[in-house]
Amino acid sequence: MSRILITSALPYINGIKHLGNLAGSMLPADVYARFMRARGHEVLYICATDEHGTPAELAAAKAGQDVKTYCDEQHLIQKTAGEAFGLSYDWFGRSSSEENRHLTQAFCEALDRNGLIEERTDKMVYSIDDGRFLPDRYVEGTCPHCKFEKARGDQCDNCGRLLDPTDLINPYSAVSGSRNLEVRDTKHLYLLQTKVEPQLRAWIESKTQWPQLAKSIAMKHLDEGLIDRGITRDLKWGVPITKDGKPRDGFENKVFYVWFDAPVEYIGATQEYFNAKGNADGWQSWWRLDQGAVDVTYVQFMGKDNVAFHTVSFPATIIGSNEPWKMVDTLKAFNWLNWYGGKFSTSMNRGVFMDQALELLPADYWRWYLISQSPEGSDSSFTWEQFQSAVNKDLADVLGNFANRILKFTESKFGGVVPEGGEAGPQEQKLYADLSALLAEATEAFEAMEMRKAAQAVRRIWVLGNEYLQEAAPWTAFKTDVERAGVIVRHGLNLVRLYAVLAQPLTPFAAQSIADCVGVELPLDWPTTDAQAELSKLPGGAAVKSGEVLFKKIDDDMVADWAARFGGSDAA
Ligand code: B3M
Ligand code: ZN
Repeated sequence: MSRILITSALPYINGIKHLGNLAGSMLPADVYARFMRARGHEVLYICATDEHGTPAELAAAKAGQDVKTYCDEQHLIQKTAGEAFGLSYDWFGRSSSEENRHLTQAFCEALDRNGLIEERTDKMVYSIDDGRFLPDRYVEGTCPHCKFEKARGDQCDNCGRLLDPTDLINPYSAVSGSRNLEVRDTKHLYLLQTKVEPQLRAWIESKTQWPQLAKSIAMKHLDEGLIDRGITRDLKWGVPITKDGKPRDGFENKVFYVWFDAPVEYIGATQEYFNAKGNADGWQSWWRLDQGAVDVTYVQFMGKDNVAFHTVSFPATIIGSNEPWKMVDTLKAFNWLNWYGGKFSTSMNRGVFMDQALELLPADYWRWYLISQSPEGSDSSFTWEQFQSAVNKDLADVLGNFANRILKFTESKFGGVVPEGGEAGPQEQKLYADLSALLAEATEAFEAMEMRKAAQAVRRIWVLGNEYLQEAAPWTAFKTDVERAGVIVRHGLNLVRLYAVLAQPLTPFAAQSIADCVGVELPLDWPTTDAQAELSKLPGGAAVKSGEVLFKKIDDDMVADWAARFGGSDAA
């Protein structure tokens, strides 16, 4: 048994997330966490809302609320939506927590002691009409690299490059739209990333096992050349800057840059969790190498736009602190899940958000579709037609129908009891062999965090069961050889049990309903590759029952209705 620490990128507090956000970090992290738990590992799955910086301030202003009230409300909304989606966080924290404030300040002070912090006078965009500096997302304009016209001051959404607000061509204020801007001097703290570049490079180069997307983005950013980064901002909301535990002279009206404190919240949230449990030191064995974290395996999940911050800026902070912190072992990154080839957009009525999705259908339907279409090798697109097909064909026809058919048959011919007696024949031997191979394939794919492959392998296991049942045809055998029919039914029911076990990471709610049908309790351990053993776990004599229809089909009228409400093919 190992100890596995899992984090998914912390969703910004600025409103409930759409399905693309879910598919690219939180959902695969949850699937992996659930899989690892079923494998018997000790898992700690941590997430939180990312509550500082310009996204929070801008969204609060738009909602007409003060930032704190806004964050309190939105945190609860996101937490509730995550739970409703079955996201099995051990803790869903808040980057505005006291724990994170202390840690963030301590990191900066450590960096400062190690000569890696420098005060620099910066030229920043100042809006005369707004009467304030415009850091990061407060300013938008044209990207100097790719000429995208709506690039934000901190990053270009089109080419992914990290930007400085003063880099933008034709900048304007995101608050007022004013172009009446000037560049003014202001003092900021810089993290001298260039000084730790050799260690950073050596660390990234040692990560030969990282999934390809993460590794290539990390190398690209290193090769483009590191620059020292400003880690403070002229904002009110955020973590205050300290020196020796007191407000830092000249920085009283500034806070840390959101990307400086957000990744620290992975640690902060772990502290929140253990503090809530009354075990104030518990977090250390997960994060401090001198306190037992050497045997932790740490996996991060995130969308590709977040990779640079997790492979350059945050590691630079950790390495520069010269303290024994646990660093990420495997970083799993995702491309975009688009909406019909374009972006999700609330303002343009394109795309479904987490809360809306659950008003349409249960979480499992979305989970299955989003995982089976994971944007791993390249960007992928949500379409209503594909969603309909994934639900109707995979969940309803292949999985749901199999379970329903064999359970109903058991009820009508075997009194709702797993039949006893009889020996496995050649058809069962073939089933064992095929199933063993597929179980190995599925397990390997989950281990490797290859979500699409994992879902495909599980689907092929469902198909295998259908093929077996079709060929072995217990309904025909029953007419001439009840014992033979009993053998087949027993194997069929054991397949249902196995499907419940395999469903735990992917469709956890359905896993429970399936398990209920065959009278077993979850959680259950992940199966071994010994198919024969796996298919004899449900003993003869056990009671089973067909439940309600597991998955309802989506008909064309529903698709037409949803496409009209949320945008669809013609809105592309
Ligand atoms: N909040 C960006 C995002 O939601 C950012 C991630 C922080 S991870 C420490 O995509
Ligand atoms: Zn660009």
